[in-house]
Amino acid sequence: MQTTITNLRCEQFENPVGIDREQPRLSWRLETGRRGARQTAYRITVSSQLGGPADLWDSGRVESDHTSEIPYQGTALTSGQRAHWRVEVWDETDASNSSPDAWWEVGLLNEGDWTAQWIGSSVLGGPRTSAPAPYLRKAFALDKPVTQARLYVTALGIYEAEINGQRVGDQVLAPGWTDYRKQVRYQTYDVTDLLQAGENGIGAVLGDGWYAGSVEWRGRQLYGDRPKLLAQLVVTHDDGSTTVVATDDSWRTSLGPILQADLLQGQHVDARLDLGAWTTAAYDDSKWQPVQTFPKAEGKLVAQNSPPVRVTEEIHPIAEPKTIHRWPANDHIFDLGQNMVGWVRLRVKGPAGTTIRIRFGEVLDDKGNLYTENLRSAQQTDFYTLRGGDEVEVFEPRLTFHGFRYVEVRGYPGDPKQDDLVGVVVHSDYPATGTFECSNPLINQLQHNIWWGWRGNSVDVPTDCPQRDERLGWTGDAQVFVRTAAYLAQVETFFEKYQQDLEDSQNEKGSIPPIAPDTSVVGGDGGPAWADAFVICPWTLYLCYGDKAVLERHYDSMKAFIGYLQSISRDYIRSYQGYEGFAGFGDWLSINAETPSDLIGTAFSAYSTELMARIAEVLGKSEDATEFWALHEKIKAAFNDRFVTPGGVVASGTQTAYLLALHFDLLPPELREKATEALVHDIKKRGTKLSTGFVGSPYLNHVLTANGRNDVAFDLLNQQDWPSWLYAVTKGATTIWERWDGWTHDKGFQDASMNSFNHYAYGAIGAWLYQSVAGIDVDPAQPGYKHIVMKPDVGGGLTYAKASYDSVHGRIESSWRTEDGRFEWDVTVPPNATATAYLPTKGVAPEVEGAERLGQEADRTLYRLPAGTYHFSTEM
Ligand code: RAM
Repeated sequence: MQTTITNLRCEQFENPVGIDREQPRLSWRLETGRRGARQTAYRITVSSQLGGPADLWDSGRVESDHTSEIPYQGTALTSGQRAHWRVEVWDETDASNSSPDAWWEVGLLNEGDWTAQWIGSSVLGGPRTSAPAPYLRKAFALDKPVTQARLYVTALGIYEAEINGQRVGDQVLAPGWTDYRKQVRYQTYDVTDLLQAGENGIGAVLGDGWYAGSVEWRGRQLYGDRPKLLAQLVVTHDDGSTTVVATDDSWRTSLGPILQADLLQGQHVDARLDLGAWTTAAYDDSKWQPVQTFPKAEGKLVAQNSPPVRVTEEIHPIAEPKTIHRWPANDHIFDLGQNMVGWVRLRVKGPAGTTIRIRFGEVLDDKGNLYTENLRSAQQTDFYTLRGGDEVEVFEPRLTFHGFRYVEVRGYPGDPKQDDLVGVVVHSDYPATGTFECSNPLINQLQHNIWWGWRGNSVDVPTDCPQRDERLGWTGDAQVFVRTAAYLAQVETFFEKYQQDLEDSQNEKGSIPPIAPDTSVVGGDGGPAWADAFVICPWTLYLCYGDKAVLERHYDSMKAFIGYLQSISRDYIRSYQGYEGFAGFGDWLSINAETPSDLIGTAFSAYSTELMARIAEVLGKSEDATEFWALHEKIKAAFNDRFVTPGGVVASGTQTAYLLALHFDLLPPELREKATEALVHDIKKRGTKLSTGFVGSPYLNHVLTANGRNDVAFDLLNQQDWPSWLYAVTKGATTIWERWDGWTHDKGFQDASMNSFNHYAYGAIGAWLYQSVAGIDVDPAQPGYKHIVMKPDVGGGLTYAKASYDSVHGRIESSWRTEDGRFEWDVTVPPNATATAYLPTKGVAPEVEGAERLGQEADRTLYRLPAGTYHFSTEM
C-alpha cells in the first residue's frame, strides 16, 4: 500500500501569499492505510522556479520522523519572492514518495518596501459619536498587459477593498485586532484576475473597528481618532516591469451610505446615499475630496500570520417570525435557533426612505420580548433606510458584528417571511478538528454549545463574550479554555498570535495584564490564573502541536514574567495578605465557596514555574531548568507550609483549593487520597454539586478521574440542577453561559450587569470529554500526538462514546460501546504516530492483530499500537 504525501502547509496556510517569517515552517501529512506506516527520513527541496533545481534549499536526506513545522533553512528570501517546494519522504520500508508541488510567497519584509502613505478622511467622530464611513478611491491606467498583481493592504480600523467594482478577497473585519501601537498586520491578496491593461479603479471603505470605534465600556477612539488606510498594489507586466499604485495624496474620498460602522453599536446604512460603482475607472469622483495623509503608524507592519476572519456558515430562522403589535410600527422577532456571532442579511422591498431598525439579543424575556439588558452599553443595533423602487434590496452590514440568537426587526414594510433573513456566522477561519458524540443527547448538546461558544468568541482574539460592551481578550478565560479549543480546531497560529498580543502588553516589570490586546481597563497585572495564560497557553500549544517555535520566540518574556511573580511575592506566597497590588479575581463566579487569593496565587505561581522548568528543558536550557525546578520546590514548600495541615486539609476547604493542590501536584503523595476524599465530601455535602468558578472548574473532572473517582466526575456531569454543566442545556441553551445561574426559575435572569449567554470558560469541560470519556490525549514526552494516550473512562450510564481528532499526523479515532457486559472499542492511529491503548478489562485480555501487549495496570491491559485501525472486544 503506497504512501501519499498530502496537506502541504506553510505556516499552516495552503500555498499562501504574504509570508514574512524568515524561516517559515513547512508541514505535510502521510496518508496510507498501511499498518505501522511511519516516516524514517525526509528531504525538502525548494526552488525559485516551478519544477526547477533546488536553488533555494535542499535539506538533503534528513533521518527524522518529523512532518510538521520544519523551519525553512535555505537562502534568505526577498520581498515578493515565490518559493516552490516539495518533500520526498522515506517510509519504514525505505520506499520513497514525493509530494505534489506547493509554494509560498514572501510578503513585504522591510519597512522600506512600503511606498504607500496612510490616508483617510478629514471627517471624524468624537469619544461618543461616530462619523460616517469614508470611501477612498483612485483611478489609474496600466499601459501593459498584467501577468501578476498583489495588493498589500491594511487599516487602522477595518477595511473592505475593491478593484474595478469587485470585492478583494473574502476576509471580513480585516486586519483584525492587535495593539496597533505595537503591531499592525497587513493582508496580501492575489488580485491578478481583477485587473486589466488600460483603465482601472481601486478603493476601500473603512469602518472604525477596534482602532477608532467602541471598545468595551469606555467609549470610542481608544487608539486613534479615525480610521486610516494603507494600500500598495504591485502589478507585474508581461515584460517583467512593475507598476506600483499606492495610497497617497492623489486618492480621493467621499462619505457614502454607511452613516455609522461600529463593532459594538452597530451599522447604520442609508441606501439612498449609495455611491454606485465607485471603484470602477469610469466613476466620476469630481465631487469627492482629496484625502488627508497621515504620518507612519507607530506599530510595526507585520504579515497576517493567523487564520483570517471569514463568513463560515449561514443559518436560517427556525420558524416564521413572530409579530408583536406595537404602535407606530410592529416588531417581528426571528429565531435563528442558535446563539451565534456575526450579522444578518435581510431582504426587503418598500418605499424609499423607510427605516428599519434591527436589534439583536441572545434570549427573550418571559413575555417574549427581545432581552437586551445584559448588553449593557452595547447597542448592537443596525438601521437600514431603503433606497426604494421595485427591486428587492439586500442589507448586509460587514463592518460590525453582533452576538445573538433572536433578531427584532421594526419598521419592516409589510410582514417579513422566514426566508427574508439569514444569520451570517463570522469568526476566525481555522479548520475544525474534533467531533464528539455519546449516548446521552444532553451531553451532545453540551458539546455543541462548547463548539458554538468557541466559534463566537474567536473573532481574531479569544474573547470572554461577543455581545455586551466587553468582547475582550481576557487572559484567564483564554488559559481556561485553550486545551479544549485545541480539540475543537486547529488553533495553533490563532493562539500564537494571541501570545504575541500578550507579549505586546507585558510591562517593563514583566507583568501580564488581565486583557490582551491591552485596553488598560484594569491595569498592568492580571493576577493569578489570568496573567498565567502567558505560560499556560504556549505550553498547551506545544503539547498539542509539538512545535517548539512558540516557546522559543517568547522564552525571554516568559522568564521575565516568572521573575515578576517572585518580585511581588513574599516568602514565595503570591497575592499574600496585605499585598498592595492586584491580588486577582479569585475563583471568579464560584458558588458560595471563596478560595483565598494567596492560595490561588501561590498555586498558580508553582504551576507556571513548573511549566517554565519544562519549557527550559524542551529548549535545552538546562541551567535555567534547574533553577526553575529549585524555585518550584520552594513555592511548593511554602504552599504546604501556609495552606496545608499535616492531616491533609487544604485551607478554606473549597473544591477549588483541593483541585489546585491536586492538579498542580503540590501535595506530598501521602496526602493525595485524603485531599480527594475531602473534595468528594464537599461535592456530596452540596448535593453532588460543584461550587467552582472559572479557576477550579476546568480541573474538576480531570482531578476526580485521575484520582480514582471517575464515578463522581460523571455524577457532576449528569447533574441537571444548577450549578452544573447540563443545567443550561436543559434550559435550552445553545452556547455556554457565563454563570451557572444565568437564569433560574426562582430568580429569573441574573444581574444584567454581568450575564452573558455566550462565554466559553465553563465549556472547558470539553477537554475532559475528549480526553477521558472518549480517550484521546497527548503524551507530553512525545507531544503533538506523536504518541497518543488512549484511555477511555467509562461511566455515567453511557453506552457509547465516539470521538475523532484531526491531529498534525492525521485523524485519530476512538469509538467504544458497551453491550451485554462487553466492551467493544474501535481505534484508529494515524500514520507516523503510535498509541498506547489502555483497555478496561475484567477477563482475559484479547489478542489483537498488530497490537503489542505491554502489560497490566490495575484493571486495564496496555497495548502498543502502531499506525492502523484496531478492534478490541473484551469482558467488562
Ligand atoms: C468579566 C469577564 C471575564 C472575566 C473577568 C474577570 O467581566 O467577562 O470573563 O475573566 O470579568
